[in-house]
Amino acid sequence: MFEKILIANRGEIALRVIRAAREMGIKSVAVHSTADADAMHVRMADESVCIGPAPSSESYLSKAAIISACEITGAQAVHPGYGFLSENASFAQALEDHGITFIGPSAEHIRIMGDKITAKVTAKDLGIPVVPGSDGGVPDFETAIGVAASIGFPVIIKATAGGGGRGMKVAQNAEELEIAFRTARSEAKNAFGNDEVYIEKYLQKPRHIEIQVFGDGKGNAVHLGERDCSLQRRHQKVFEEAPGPAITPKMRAEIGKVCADAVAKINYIGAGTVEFLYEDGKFYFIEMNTRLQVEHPVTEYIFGVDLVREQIRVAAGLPMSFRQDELEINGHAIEVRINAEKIPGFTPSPGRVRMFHAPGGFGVRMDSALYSGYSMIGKLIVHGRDRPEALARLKRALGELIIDGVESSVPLFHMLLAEPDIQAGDYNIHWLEKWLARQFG
Ligand code: MV4
Repeated sequence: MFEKILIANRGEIALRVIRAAREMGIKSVAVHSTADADAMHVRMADESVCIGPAPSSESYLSKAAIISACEITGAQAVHPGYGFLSENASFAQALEDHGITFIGPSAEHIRIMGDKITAKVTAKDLGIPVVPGSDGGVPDFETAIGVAASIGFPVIIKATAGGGGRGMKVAQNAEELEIAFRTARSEAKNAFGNDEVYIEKYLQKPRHIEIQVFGDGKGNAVHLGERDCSLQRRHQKVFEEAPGPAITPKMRAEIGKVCADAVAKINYIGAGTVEFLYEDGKFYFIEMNTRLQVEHPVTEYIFGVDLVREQIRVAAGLPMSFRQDELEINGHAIEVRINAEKIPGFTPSPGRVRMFHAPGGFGVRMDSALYSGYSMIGKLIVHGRDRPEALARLKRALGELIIDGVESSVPLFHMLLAEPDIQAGDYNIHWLEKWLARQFG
């Protein structure tokens, strides 16, 4: 096992990793910019290194500075958290070249999944159901029309280098397709420096269901069920839950096995998330994330598994500490992201948090690290024996939360919890934005 690891991140996720390392008897090294010298992750870690000035491009995104910090401190491995360099294949490769372990998948797997067409082709080859579409880049409008004719309208045009909702255009008919195709290409060129696009059947009212997978890099892999992350605003997740209210045990076992078998086959190592759109009882692959996700705690709660601990174990060459047949769902968990923003506009609420009181008690976890210039105050995660208990616990915990000095999204969650559709688990990817438009106009 590693004696010391470096955490190439800040905020709540840095604390999350430092805590897991400490429980494993591993020393932690925090890195920080000059602006973060007093941040909580710096205080909580065993050691810290200043890696650059405030702009993240010169600190948290500086591969050279992070590798130097490993060499100075003797850290044997790097946990990237989420965001920053967590899905940067050349960073994973650079670490390997310096004899430092990247706590995450191989550079090759990160690269494959970072290119959305290659990801989809790979997923399809591995037996994962995908959205019907172009099976590759669409070079010109004539080809686009041909694809649309075979799959039928509406269609969606996506940028190969996109992801997370950036650079997508929907077309209802051939006329719209002409405009959408040209716009999508030029926007992709501008945003990503790559104008390649692909086409899919547009699903009209799906849920966003993501399957948590975990591999040991030696051909063994498991799944840890799904999370329903359909409640989003402008592609930002707001509320996530596990298990998904629409997913039956049979469906979970089926799609879970498909995903676990797929990642086992490629010797995937560590945590991964296979993202699907789910409509009318069917799953359609859209993307795979090769990192630990913000919403991983809901999965941890229902399976009683520490995913960061497992990431560190497999990175050190140890086996996972559970087999598929030992993984059983216990109850229900919900996460809400508490942001420093004004409701209804979702505009940033600047200022200093003057008082902060995190809720606690049975089945309540708040992962936070107050951080200036960062909109997420923290994640509130609750666990109950069933969904109604988790909802009641969430309401109770939100009532205990005190944030003074800035406005937060807490009032939004009180309103959401009063909604019959939310209580029933009856929502899809468009529910939140439609509801917001109805509530606030
Ligand atoms: C789609 C889709 C409908 N049909 N693909 C948005 C984020 C990116 N990961 C994929 N996205 C979508 N892809 C097809 N073929 C609708 C969306 C989408 C969406 C997906 C998940 C969660 C929220 C969303 C909001 C708008 C659109």
